[in-house]
Amino acid sequence: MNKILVTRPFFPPQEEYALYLNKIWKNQWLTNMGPLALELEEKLKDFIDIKNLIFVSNGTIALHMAIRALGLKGEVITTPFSFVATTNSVVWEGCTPVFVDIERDNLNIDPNQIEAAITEKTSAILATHIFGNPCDVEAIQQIADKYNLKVIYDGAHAFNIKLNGKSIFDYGDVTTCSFHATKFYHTGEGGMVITNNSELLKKMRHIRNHGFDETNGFASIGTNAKNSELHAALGIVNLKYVPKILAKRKKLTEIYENRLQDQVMFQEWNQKASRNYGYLPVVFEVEEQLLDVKSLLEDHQIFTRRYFYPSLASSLPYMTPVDLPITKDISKRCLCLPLYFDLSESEVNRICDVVLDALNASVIYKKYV
Ligand code: T4K
Repeated sequence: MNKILVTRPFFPPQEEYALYLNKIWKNQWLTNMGPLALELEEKLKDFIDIKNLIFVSNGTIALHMAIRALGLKGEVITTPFSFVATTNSVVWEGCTPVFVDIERDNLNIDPNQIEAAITEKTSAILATHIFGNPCDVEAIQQIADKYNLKVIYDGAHAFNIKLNGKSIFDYGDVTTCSFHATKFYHTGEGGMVITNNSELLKKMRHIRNHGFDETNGFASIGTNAKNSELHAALGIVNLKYVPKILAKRKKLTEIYENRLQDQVMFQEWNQKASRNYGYLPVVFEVEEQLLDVKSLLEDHQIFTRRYFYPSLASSLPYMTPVDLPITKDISKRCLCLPLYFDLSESEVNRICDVVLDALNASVIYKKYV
């Protein structure tokens, strides 16, 4: 039996990538924002319909750059239901993450909880569009304006999402994205930062290249966040396949949703937004069901992931634990089922069969124990 993993990277036809390898060999240029990296930036701007973005080496460094460029200090209000990189970037940049709870249905940070967590030390809100589902950006911006706070969106999962007809990356002071191999759109390793503020953009360009400024030399502190020609080439090739990837993921998601809708809860999607079908999170009624389903799937060589368990608010040894009931509860009950381009419809049907079998068995178990 073939092993089914929670995800597999998209691999474009090798010969298409090979054409770009030939170019790289011919150019004798590998990194430091070479021609293919610049070409990818232009292509991404066109594709996303956004004015300014910077291609970087991963989605984590993108968060660091945003925090640095905005000069954040003190406390940053953030979500505990995200990948650890969201919190780590705040801590690494010398700020204190302040977790507030999420909303039960859409799984994003709850704007109503943000205001109560603001102190005189708060400098920003860092919210994740979790699994690509846009946060309530209007409510978050209203709070930010009222208290003069910066807004960063961790858009690691949100490539190709539109909200109110424009790119989700158009909101907040800075948005970051990840182009990691496991993402809907990838460059192997990679990411980007997006901002409409030209001063910030300039600062982040300098940060990306050791603080180097074309006129003043090494005028500020920077890091190495550049990406290579090999990654850029993969990004250029993969970009053409986005519509195909989207259509396939949509089809597979529809099968999951049709077959499992009466048994599990799906994330409530922002009604004004498009979807990219990047992940397939389902929320079970109780954690025991999740454990039963996960275990039976593993017996069938099908591997899922508990993104994002345990809650960041209570599990990081370098943070003081906070009790946030909704995140604690949801993180125990949320499981990501396999979803990727090469997965077939029959495999998804097989996965659904096993999930339903496990749930049926789980009910019997509860009745008799
Ligand atoms: N913010 C958010 C909200 C994020 O989710 C992430 C990353 C970031 C920020 C930071 O962005 P990056 O710095 O990573 O660009 C994965 C990814 O490594 C990580 O990028 C992602 N979020 C996170 C949610 O998931 P793991 O530890 O689950 O990855 P791993 O290696 O276990 O892979 C997952 C599955 O994919 C496995 O079943 C194996 C399969 N796989 C993986 C790779 C890398 C393959 O089949 N081939 C491959 O090449 O973290």
